[in-house]
Amino acid sequence: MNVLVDVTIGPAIEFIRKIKNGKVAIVHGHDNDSICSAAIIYRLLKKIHKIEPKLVASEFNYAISKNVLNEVKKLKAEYVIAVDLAEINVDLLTELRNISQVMLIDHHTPRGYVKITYVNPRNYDKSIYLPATYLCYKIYEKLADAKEILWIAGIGTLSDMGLKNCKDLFEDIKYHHKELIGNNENIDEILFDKSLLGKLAKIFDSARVVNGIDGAIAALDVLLKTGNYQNVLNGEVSGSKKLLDWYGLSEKEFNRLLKDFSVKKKTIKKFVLYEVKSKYNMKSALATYLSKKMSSEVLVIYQKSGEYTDVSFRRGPVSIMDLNQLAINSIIGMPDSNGGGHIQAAACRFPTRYFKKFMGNLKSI
Ligand SMILES: [Mn+2]
Repeated sequence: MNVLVDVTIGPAIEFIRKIKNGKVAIVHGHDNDSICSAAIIYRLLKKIHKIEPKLVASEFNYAISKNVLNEVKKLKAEYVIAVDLAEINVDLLTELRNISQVMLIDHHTPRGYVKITYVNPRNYDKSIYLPATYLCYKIYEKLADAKEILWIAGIGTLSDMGLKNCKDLFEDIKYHHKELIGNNENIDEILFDKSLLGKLAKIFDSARVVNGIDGAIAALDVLLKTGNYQNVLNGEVSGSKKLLDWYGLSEKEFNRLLKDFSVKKKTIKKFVLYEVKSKYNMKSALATYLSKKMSSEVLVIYQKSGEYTDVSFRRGPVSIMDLNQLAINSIIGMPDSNGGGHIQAAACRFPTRYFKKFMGNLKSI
């Protein structure tokens, strides 16, 4: 494991070392793994090179969007570091590469990108699961004292369910901030619902849930402003009061949806389907929570927004279905759609007019 991590992050350390005083853009998505990765890299560059990178939010949570290229051009960034974003269109990447040196830190299925610094543990072991935040934490640790970012590393890694292979991080957190882990004997998913670290993860995620991309940007801003999670919990950092308000709203809505799920869920073969009807983007958090209550079923939690339907796939602990493959198969024959993710958690998006086709695809699996 350690060897694999070292081999993976080696080129990242070289990339960061050579930056020295260039202009840097950090490109990120919207979920906790992405914003925590961005915060860790930002803090590292500030600490060792005394530079303040610019932050660029990608329009999508899974891909580098066109707006990123425009922003990078505007900023005249010589270095671009993208975190937890799996996809980039070839033409876009070519253009980006022509103006900047590019590093991608990701942990989704590798895409074979060339002429960039591509940091992805799955280039070496295709089934290894190490969240982007964990990789950023290991990079930080090689170049500076990681004690000050442990809590951020914990939030991002826990939120992406990266507990199994990242035990050293959680042992460190337990050692330096016992109260974040509490009396939990085992380092596993129980932390999400039964620890202060889990509560922090939910607080930061609620920004995205309630306010989408703007919320994610606000949450990331809080991560950059304080070295101390206690200040966040007390609402003392600027922006953190707002976060706590969003957390309150999203907890209330979450509980309403749990009740609604128990009444309205539908079962088809191995699939348990549920449509989230909410003004907030709750499906991913809901799917993750509910998956622990399943056994061999696969949850299909979907939400319509505008002309598109977004779907989160999660599986019960006993299921062995490959959800990355399921997400890809579920959108076969649908233009303007995309899908993928990880074996144990995946997502897709398609124009709602194909909903019948989507159901047909699921039934044929
Ligand atoms: Mn991730």
